[in-house]
This record gives sequence, C-alpha cells and structure tokens, in this order.
Amino acid sequence: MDPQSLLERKEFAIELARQAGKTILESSKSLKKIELKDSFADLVTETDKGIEKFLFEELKRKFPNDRFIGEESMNKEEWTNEPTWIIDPIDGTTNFVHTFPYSCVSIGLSINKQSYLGIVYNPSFDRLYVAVKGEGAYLFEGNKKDGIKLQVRNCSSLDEALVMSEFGGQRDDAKKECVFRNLEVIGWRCHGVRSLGSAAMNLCAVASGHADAYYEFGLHIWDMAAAALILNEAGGYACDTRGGPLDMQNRRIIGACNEHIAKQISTTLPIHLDLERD
Ligand code: 2AM
Ligand code: CA
Ligand code: CA
Ligand code: CA
Repeated sequence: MDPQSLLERKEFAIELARQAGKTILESSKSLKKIELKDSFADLVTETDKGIEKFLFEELKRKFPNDRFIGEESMNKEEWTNEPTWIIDPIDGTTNFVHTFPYSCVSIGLSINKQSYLGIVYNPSFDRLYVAVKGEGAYLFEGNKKDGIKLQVRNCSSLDEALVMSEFGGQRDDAKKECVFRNLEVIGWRCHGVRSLGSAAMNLCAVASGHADAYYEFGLHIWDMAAAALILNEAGGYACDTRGGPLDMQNRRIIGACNEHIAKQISTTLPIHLDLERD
C-alpha cells in the first residue's frame, strides 16, 4: 500500500476511534443490557455490538475493498493477505460494565498478515496510542496536538520487572490451572503482577514503560493486532509464550520491554495452554 493510502486510513481510523470512545463514555453512565457469551464472566453489551457495526460500516463506506475482522461479527471473515481491519470495539467490556476506567477501542490494519497500523483509544483518560509500521509509536493526550514518542523501559531481569497478566473470561479447569500455576511461579519471581482487564491497554502500558511485560493465554487476534504493533514500535518485543515468533491467531502472547525479559518469562512459565486457533 502506498504511504498516502496508509496515511488516509490512519487519519480516518483515528477519528472513528475517538467517536467510538465518546460512545463508550456516554453509554458507560446508563444501564447496560448485558449478555453472556461462553461463561458467566464473558460479557457483551449492546454498546460493543453497536460500536463494531459503526466502525465496520464507516470503514466499508470509505474503503470498500478492505476486509474486516471484529470480535462481535457474526460471520467471521478469514484472515487473508488483503488489507484487513482487525477490530475490538471495546477491549475491556468487563471494565466497561463495572465503570472501571480501563477499556479502549482497538483498531489494527494488516497487509500480507503484517501489522501496518495500530490505534488504541482509552476514552476515560482521553489517551490515544498510535503506531505506524516503521514510524514509531505515539501517545496523544487530551487535545494536545503533539504526541509523546513511546519508549519501553529498559528492565534487565525478571526479578526487577512489573508484569501484567489476565484471568480472562474463560472458566474451565484447564484455564484455571494455567492462570494460577503461572501466576504462582511468575508472580513470586517478579516485583509484582497487575491485572487490569484489557489486553490492548496492557500492551500499551508496556509500550509506555509503565510495566515491563505482559503475558496471557486465551486472547484473540483482535485483542493484540493494534497494540502489539504499538509495543514493537516503542522498541518492545512480542513473541509466543514458548518463545517463537508471535502468531496472532494462536491465542497467546508475551509482550515485553525487551527480548531478554520475554525469554525469561517464556522459560519460567510452567504451563503453555494450547487453545483452538482464531
Ligand atoms: P474483551 O473485553 O474484549 O472481551 C484478554 O485478556 C481479553 O479477554 C481482554 O482484553 C478481554 O477482552 C477479554 N475478557 C473477556 N472476559 C474477561 C474477564 N472476565 N476479565 C478480563 N478479561 C476478559
Ligand atoms: Ca469479549
Ligand atoms: Ca478484547
Ligand atoms: Ca471486546
């Protein structure tokens, strides 16, 4: 894709993310109609579906040949080499439902299955994270025109690291064993563990130098497509939990401030859950 077309997509998607963020804030105050998906802790609201429909329709109108993958879409499109928008309308629905101010809109764009654009917007703190492949990652706060260039922290050892991870919405024995056994081992080896309920925001926290690593089993391509690019462009390192290259369809990730921390987490994790691919 030529640089002008990519720039056009970036500007348009940023506007959409800001509008979607406004909807999140406004609906956050009112009563929500909550539906359960795969478990009592796996939630979806009308706002998730409404925002996804809005983003889908606007993007299709402007870029009719682009493809689209979204969490709440009924018929999931296959991921191809074509320009593909990978969207999570609300990452952190549990937070949204409870008004915990840590949810975001996540919009990624892949071409040839590589991430070219990552946009994550948290409306509660009015924080917009933007990355373009090869051009760095930036944080735009409030109305400020100039972004702050993101740079990961340089942490040299797991025993000096702040690590993020999630329990997720899945509730079965295999996941339970994976979450708690890994937490027991990693949690005891590092400075502390934080679990704030949004995969995309966690990756942005590592990109911003607020945390040193994030690992998780059970997430999906729309949880990481935008924010993994933001992390990479901030100088971070993302890989599979077994240490190989990140496979965004394989439901797991280590995102760290550097390769050394990622590899330390990879070799320290006692359990690597295998889940059905996206
Ligand atoms: P969601 O809000 O878009 O569903 C990876 O941790 C992802 O799992 C989160 O970003 C979140 O995305 C999803 N998830 C689903 N249920 C969850 C729960 N009960 N707690 C935390 N994350 C949950
Ligand atoms: Ca969900
Ligand atoms: Ca999500
Ligand atoms: Ca979601």
